[in-house]
Amino acid sequence: MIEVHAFATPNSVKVLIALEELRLPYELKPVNVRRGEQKAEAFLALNSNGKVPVLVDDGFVLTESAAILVHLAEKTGKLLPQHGVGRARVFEQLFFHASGLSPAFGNAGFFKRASPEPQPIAEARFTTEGDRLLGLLDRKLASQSFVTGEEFTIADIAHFGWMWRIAFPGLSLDGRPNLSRWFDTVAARPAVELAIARVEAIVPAA
Ligand SMILES: N[C@@H](CCC(=O)N[C@@H](CS)C(=O)NCC(=O)O)C(=O)O
Repeated sequence: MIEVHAFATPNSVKVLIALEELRLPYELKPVNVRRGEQKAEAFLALNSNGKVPVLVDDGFVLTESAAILVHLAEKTGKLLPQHGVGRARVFEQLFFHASGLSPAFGNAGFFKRASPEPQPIAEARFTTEGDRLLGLLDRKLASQSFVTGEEFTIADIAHFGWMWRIAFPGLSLDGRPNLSRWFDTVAARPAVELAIARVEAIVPAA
């Protein structure tokens, strides 16, 4: 049995989308990061890094959303080409996402919303970088349906997680027609709709 420890966050939703796309049954274990549950002792025993998501697959504990996506794709033989250029392109996008886009979006959001005091240079730096990366993806999607070509893969799932929460860093898809078209296409997939509904349902009413 698969367990996912997660909340309604950009990195968590990726894992639920992959599980729904792959039709793998799972139990969703809510970790309310707004209340700091990711720093509780029981959760730290699962992920000493104190962050969601965490996947537990038959006792095998795995952290890092990109690693989890690769694990699920390899387990099923889907959403990731088995070899060659197609597979390399997926890893290219996963690394670009994990080392570039995700930190830029996360830090832009932190300095805009959570910093104990205003840090205009840091906020501008990460916001400008996040927006530049949106432009990069928009240009790529001018000539192809998905981020690695004509097939929907785990790389699309990775990028979708943050695009779904694009308001947090104060960015937007306005003026990015290709990225907007891609976002609408991915958001309309039944598995994506199901995953979002499931993860939103664990957020307690304010
Ligand atoms: N590189 C990690 C990042 C995980 C991450 O930053 N998770 C956020 C939610 S999206 C979190 O748990 N934040 C709470 C915290 O850092 O205390 C991944 O891709 O899984």
